[in-house]
Amino acid sequence: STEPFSWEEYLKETSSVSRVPITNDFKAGMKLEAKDPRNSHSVCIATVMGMTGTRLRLRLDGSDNTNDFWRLVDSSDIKPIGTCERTGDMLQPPLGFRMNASSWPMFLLRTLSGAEMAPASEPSSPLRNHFQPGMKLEAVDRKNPYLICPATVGQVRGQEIFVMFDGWRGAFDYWCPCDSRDIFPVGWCSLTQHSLQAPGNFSKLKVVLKSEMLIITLPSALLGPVSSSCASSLATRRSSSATGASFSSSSA
Ligand code: MLZ
Repeated sequence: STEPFSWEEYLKETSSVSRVPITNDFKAGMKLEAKDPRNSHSVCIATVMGMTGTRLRLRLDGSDNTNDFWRLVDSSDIKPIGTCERTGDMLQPPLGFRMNASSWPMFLLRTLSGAEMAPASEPSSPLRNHFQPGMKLEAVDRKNPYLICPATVGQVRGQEIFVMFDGWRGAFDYWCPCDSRDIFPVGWCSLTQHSLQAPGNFSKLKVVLKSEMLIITLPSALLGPVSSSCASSLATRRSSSATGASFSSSSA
């Protein structure tokens, strides 16, 4: 009998970690520099009006309240205050500035004085590869693209990662860019109600001692000739094996 797959237990058993999600260090009221969505050449002052998850609701200072827009905290459209000045640019009034254009410099000064500045967030451009070998993820099986499966980052090289499918001995592994849309953080399937496959056959034999009875839980696919003999040999070694022991199988 196959148990439903649980990331929580699996990560514990294999002492693994998953990719750390981006955090949101912004607070309502903070100021930052943002590209004017209606005028892509100008950079304006924006205020964080609210947020949900890692998305910010932004309003350009000096504009009305009907043109709020949403950006991810790591969007390349937003920068900390001071970025413009450092690169020799000037902050612009937003499209539809409520006041006379001549009052902009004074407006800017007053807007920024004493304002709480938003933190710099992780740059999304140029791209940074945050993956490290050993991290767990959920990845599309490119040979069976309807499947998403538990996988591990095997190697990291520049902007690329090597995706290794847990329990499949390399048959489905591939290199992909770290921003590939075929890879997802742990928990993504559950979050988006996509089905998630269990790891392949060979990752683990779970051996559980319950009072005097030895119960061996095997993924059903493993119950071939090799594994059943392996299972029985484990069972016969029962008396000498330690409580709670787990065995890695090397059967093919
Ligand atoms: N039934 C197929 C699917 C394998 C899916 C593996 N995904 C990493 C097979 O056993 O080949």
